[in-house]
Amino acid sequence: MKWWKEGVVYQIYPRSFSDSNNDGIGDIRGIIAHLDDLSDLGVDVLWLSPVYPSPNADYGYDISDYKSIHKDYGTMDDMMELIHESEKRNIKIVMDLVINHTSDEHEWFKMSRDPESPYRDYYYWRPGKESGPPNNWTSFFAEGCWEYDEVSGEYYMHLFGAKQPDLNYHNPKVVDEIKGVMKFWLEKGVSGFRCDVINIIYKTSLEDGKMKLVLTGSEHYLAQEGAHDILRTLRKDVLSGFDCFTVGETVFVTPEMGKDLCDESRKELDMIFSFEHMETDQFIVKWFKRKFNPKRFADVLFKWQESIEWNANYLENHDQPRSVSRFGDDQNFWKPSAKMLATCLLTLKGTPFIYQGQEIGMTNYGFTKLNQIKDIETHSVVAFAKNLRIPQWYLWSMIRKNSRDNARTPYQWNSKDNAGFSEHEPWILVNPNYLMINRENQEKDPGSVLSYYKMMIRLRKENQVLIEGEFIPLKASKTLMIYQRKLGKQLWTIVLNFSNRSVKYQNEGKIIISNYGDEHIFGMLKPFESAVYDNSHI
Ligand code: ISL
Ligand code: CA
Repeated sequence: MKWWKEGVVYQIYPRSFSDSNNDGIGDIRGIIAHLDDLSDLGVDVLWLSPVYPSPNADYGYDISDYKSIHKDYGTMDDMMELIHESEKRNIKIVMDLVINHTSDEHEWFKMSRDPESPYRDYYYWRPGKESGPPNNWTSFFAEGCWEYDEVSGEYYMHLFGAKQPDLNYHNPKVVDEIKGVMKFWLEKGVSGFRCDVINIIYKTSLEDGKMKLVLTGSEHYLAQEGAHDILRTLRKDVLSGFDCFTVGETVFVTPEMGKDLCDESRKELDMIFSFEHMETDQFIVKWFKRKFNPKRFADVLFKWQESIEWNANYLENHDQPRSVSRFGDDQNFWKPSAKMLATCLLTLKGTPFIYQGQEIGMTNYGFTKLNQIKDIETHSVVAFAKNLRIPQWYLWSMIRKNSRDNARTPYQWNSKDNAGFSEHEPWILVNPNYLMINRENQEKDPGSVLSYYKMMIRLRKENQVLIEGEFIPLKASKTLMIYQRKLGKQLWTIVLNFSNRSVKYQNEGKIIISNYGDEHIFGMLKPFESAVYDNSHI
């Protein structure tokens, strides 16, 4: 079994993890200072959201230099120390690879502004049409995706913000540059990459798209053969020479597209993050939420478990609201629902990805004012909503539930000022519930969410059935999600109660773990109870 299949990955959003020099911004030395905590949790791999130089239009997802470290986060020496200190604890480091676009402050882009420059063709520069931009495509951030440049009299394309110009993968020099970037980090000792929006890097044509409610134009760049070719090239020419893995962030994928990206035989990616389970509580776009329906959620997870050989499983990341606020009940059943979600994540087949703070049950923030929000996506949507005359109360209910900043508030270490994240005012607001929800409290409490995460991670490590075992879906209903894992004669049943009510449930097997511990009652599941039973017939 490969190490990245047996391991548990922990995602760090460095800006909000821990601030070592008290300037209000999390940094690499802050991560080093907490490596023992991470090793104690039991995680094997740390994926760092971008730590490269960036003007922070999209907080690091707009890179201006792929081969160095943002001064906010430290130096290359700090990075090397992080790699070595992690290694001592058997922890590997994985970097975020954001190669669909660069920052407009990247040297390549700056040079490309000159039509005569050899860098012109690194990006998509095109003259406009009579009436405006070169085509009718729309961007991920709810605006157009062409920006006019006075200097050169042409437009450039950006599928995200205007400060994030898309690279042109028709140009072999771009592919060579990216190979160089990957080699650079692998040679420094990193163990792989999380590849940002990797299934949209290749634009087959720039013709007008079919008009759609979202992402007009996507048929020209979603999962194109060109992207598959590039992934195979990167694998063959770079990745295959190192002991590493890749996980692709792949937007709008179906299981069929997913297979083409990560099936072993394809030699492209090792795993992908799919989005479908995260879309079960929305209509068309995430801003229009519908009531969370556990059956819909479980059906989607079952479908992916059955169609993809090895999934990258996640319930949270830096783009998503907090899972306990979304799929659980952060008011009345905060603790059991946070633990139940841990059971789910750590017993599905595939590599589990825990997002910082998830292991202590951090919740959404409850934003009320625009000046509390840092994220470009929320600001773009607010601007867009103005044109649509969406009423303020509705807009704010959308923002509170969906803003990506829900996941980006500082990590809650203890009950000291600023949750122990920094002695300086943090770059983004701390969730006031840190007095109740913080790591230090939970460290001492065997019944805490944190202690439960540690137990579940250990259970997974000690029982191969949770890693290699076949996945067998049993039931998806409004209240219950039930599935089994089977390896040889071993058969485990996992039961998750997604409701705030007690439910009758009989299982003949021996109980292995319940998130209610000693309070578990035979024949019954309490609100948000999860239980793992041993049904092996040996
Ligand atoms: O964040 C989203 C939904 O809330 C997505 O639409 C998101 O933009 C998409 O999943 C791509 O995300 C990745 O690339 C973006 C960056 O802003 C995100 O943080 C990153 O995870 C552009 O690099
Ligand atoms: Ca700092």
